[in-house]
Amino acid sequence: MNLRAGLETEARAAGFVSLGVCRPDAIPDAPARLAAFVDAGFHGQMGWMAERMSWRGDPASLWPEARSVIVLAHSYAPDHDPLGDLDRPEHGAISVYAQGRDYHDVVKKALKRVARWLVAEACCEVKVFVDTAPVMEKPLAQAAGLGWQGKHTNLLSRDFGNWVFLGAIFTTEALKPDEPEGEHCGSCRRCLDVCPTDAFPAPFQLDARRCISYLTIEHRGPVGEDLRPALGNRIYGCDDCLAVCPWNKFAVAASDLRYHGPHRAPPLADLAVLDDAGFRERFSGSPIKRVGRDRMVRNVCYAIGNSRQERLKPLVQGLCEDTDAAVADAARWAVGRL
Ligand code: B12
Ligand code: SF4
Ligand code: SF4
Repeated sequence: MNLRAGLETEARAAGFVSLGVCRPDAIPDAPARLAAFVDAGFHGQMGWMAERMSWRGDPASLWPEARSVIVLAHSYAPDHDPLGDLDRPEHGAISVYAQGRDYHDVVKKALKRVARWLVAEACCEVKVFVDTAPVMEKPLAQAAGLGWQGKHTNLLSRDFGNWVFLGAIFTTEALKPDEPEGEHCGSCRRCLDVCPTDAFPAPFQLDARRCISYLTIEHRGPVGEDLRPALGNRIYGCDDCLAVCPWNKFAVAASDLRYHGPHRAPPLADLAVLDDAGFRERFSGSPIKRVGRDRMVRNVCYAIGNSRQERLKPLVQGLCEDTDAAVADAARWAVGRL
């Protein structure tokens, strides 16, 4: 069987909605754009973005023996309107991507299945990456023809919208590359206009320090007071710029039901009282577990402060002397707001 056709069959069987191939040197603009992002300080406390930049910007130097990069997309499209949860002040809005199983586990397993098939067919070497390696998955996906990086900086396509995770298989096998995809945002700017914190300094560029996804997941310590009201009830990630994209009309709800999980919009009152053990138990197997109890409870305090729900006040009053300084600060801020 033709290797490419076989790869596509195996990728579909593993749950991927799209696959494309590019050469490791297919993203020549990436090093300069990555450097501009880091030089502007847009990465905030994500110090790891400023490390190993030569690998991140140039996949050919990450593994010099690699001759092709196979990029794959796994759909997590929601079966509901994610923005609906923003009108439930006593509940915390959790980003669609984190409502079910941890995608790192799900996508990595699926990538390994495709990679094993390729090794058996082509006697080549492979390495699989999802999210955490110094690999710029979005520009690679665009170079491999999967879609384009929209003005919100995420990868989207005319076939499946923007609700996809990306993963990559680097291989020593020389596969025929696909044509890169062009940009189809046109004059649309819905994602830029909806952003609650004005996190886009320009179309196609994100200042992560203002992005609610960064603030709720990556940022350690207190969030700037000017940004706290804009968090609303978002306690883990943010979907606003993704949810308004008109190309999502072509997205069908993810068939992998592990993504439609139990963590959609939990009551704030349940989360405010979690201790470390309770947090770990509740979020075992979810990507949320990596933020830890303190950051989650800090976010919950901000959400309670924004809720206008006087009856939640005793919960934050009880956290004003928390052993974690950011939680105590957030709780005092929330008491003041209420
Ligand atoms: C760091 C990171 C973050 C940071 C910074 C995000 C960012 N946009 O850089 C934070 C914590 C904010 C974040 C948030 C989210 N993330 Co994130 N994140 C990453 C990570 C680890 C690296 C991204 C990166 O390299 N950023 C650095 C900048 C320089 O690169 P860039 O975004 O590609 O920027 C490009 C543009 O600025 C462009 N550019 C600059 N100027 C110009 C000018 C023009 C004219 C053009 C055309 C382009 C252009 O060039 C740059 C390089 O290509 C990737 C995984 C990976 N290893 O790639 C996941 C990843 C991007 N995240 C992902 C997801 C799902 C999210 C969230 C949706 C989660 C959520 N719901 O809360 C949000 C989306 C927020 C947003 N609007 O981007 C997915 C995106 C999948 C997709 N379809 O694109 C990824 C790929 C993880 C995965 N494996 O699936 N994330
Ligand atoms: S994820 Fe939310 S805060 Fe971040 S850029 Fe998109 S709309 Fe703005
Ligand atoms: S909302 Fe509009 S501008 Fe933003 S990514 Fe989608 S098509 Fe592009």
